[in-house]
Amino acid sequence: MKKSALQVARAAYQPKMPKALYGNNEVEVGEPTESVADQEEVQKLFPNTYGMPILKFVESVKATEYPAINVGVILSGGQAPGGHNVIAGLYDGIKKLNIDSKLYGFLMGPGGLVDHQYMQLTGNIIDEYRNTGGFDIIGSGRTKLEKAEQFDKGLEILKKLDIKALVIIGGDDSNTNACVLAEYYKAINAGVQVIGCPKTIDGDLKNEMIETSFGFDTACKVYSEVIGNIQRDCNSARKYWHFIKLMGRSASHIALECALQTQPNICLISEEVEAKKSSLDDVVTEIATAVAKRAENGNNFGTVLIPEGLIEFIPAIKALISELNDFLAHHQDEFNAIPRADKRQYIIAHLSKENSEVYASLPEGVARQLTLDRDPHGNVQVSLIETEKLLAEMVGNKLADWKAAGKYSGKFASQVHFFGYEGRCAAPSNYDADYCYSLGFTASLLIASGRTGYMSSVRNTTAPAEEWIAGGVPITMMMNMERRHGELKPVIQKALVKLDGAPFQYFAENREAWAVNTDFVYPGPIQYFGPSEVADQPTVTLTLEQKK
Ligand code: FBP
Repeated sequence: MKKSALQVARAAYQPKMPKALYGNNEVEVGEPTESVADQEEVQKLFPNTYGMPILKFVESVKATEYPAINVGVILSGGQAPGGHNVIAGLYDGIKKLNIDSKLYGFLMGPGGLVDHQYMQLTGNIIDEYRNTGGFDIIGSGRTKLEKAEQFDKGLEILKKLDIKALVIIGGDDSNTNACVLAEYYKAINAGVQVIGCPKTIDGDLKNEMIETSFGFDTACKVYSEVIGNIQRDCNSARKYWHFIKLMGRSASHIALECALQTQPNICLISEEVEAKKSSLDDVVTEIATAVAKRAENGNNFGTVLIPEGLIEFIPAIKALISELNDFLAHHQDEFNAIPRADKRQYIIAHLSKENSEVYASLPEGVARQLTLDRDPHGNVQVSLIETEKLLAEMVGNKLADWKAAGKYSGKFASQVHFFGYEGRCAAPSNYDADYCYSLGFTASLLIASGRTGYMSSVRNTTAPAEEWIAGGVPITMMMNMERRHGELKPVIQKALVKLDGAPFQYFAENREAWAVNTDFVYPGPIQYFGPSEVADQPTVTLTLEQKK
């Protein structure tokens, strides 16, 4: 495979790790834990993996001998920069435990385990992928591992390959499933440990013990680079309003982080829209008002950042989606059989009065997108909904009405963008390269200490890497009960943007000035080499969250 000069230089980069991971180490065992909510229900469903303690790896003078072990690894869900480094860290970790250890990758996501599709990951293969973006080393997929038949089928191949531990690299849903699998294998005494790793560019798998999910850092830096470029373009031509939708299926962490990095004129935060119980018209009015204000100063240009999941957070639409989810979970086949032209009417006829009115009021395209196939976890595929177009059009219409009424005299022309897939496979920033490698290496230590149902955790990551803290968090600790596919299920609680948290507060204090003035910041591309203050910085979100 032909490589660029940067790829060659990057392949030689040695990721930094917490000090405790380099030499000999031992595990420090903390207090027993509880789930974040619904303790009784979660404990009942996870009798074997509930309440385990938090673990921390510390330096030790004692060298321990470990037997060779075969480990399996799965990449699950959407791509996130750094996945290859998790695998490299895991590989180096198990080889350090015992040089005869072997690593197997299951192909194209959790489906590879069930269908027995796998490959052995040798040193040569791993070396090809160190510090690279993407999940192409073994591929990824969204098959949901949730049924006993799948677990049993998976166990057949694990037994055949003598695999004693499985590492699942995924987001909140995939780690929920990892925990269910850990519990199942423990209950039947299968002799297979299951360890999770926190992945997702969305940044919504985080809590007290997991500071951030990997990939968030790199993806936000890539998006911020291009938002900055657009801002420079629009400040040069001074004729367009750019409506930029950013990935992040539910939470607005990506949009908020990009706003903190680039200081756009407007950034919508879905969690705030929900808290303020805003309607779609309120959101449109808010944007149009800012456009009109800038026009008063002759500034007929600007930028609007829109989180991908916005539509689901507008309370009336959220209620509609929730009823649609339940309804389609029970009537999917019937709905599929309805001719395309009649589908809208069919939905209107079957929903409650209130929701059917909201549904009927939506533009045709958006209404149709809300009924498209759910992902395997039962979620609406929000990346398919063109909110940026919807808002640009509605703001344009509102301004035209205001113009007709003599309330506005500016010019309005818009451009729309969606940044999502562009950032998910970028070469990991130093932060993600180091963080991911450390997560993988930590997973090998969790395996060596015989744990199951844990997520690999690396904390204190705003400090230099040698001060990072590596350990494990019981996955059950992050769980609560939620309604999925019309049923109450134990799931890892999604971390949404906290309106009283430091990142949002900083944004809220500054946004009025950013709206009226042109205070754009142009962050430029990710730097992989150079001084630490340029190349190793974490996200603004994490820096503000961790500020003491
Ligand atoms: P994960 O939660 O699996 O990491 O995926 C996140 C994400 O990138 C979202 O931001 C986006 O809505 C979704 O995946 C897109 O899914 P797909 O890759 O299946 O189109």
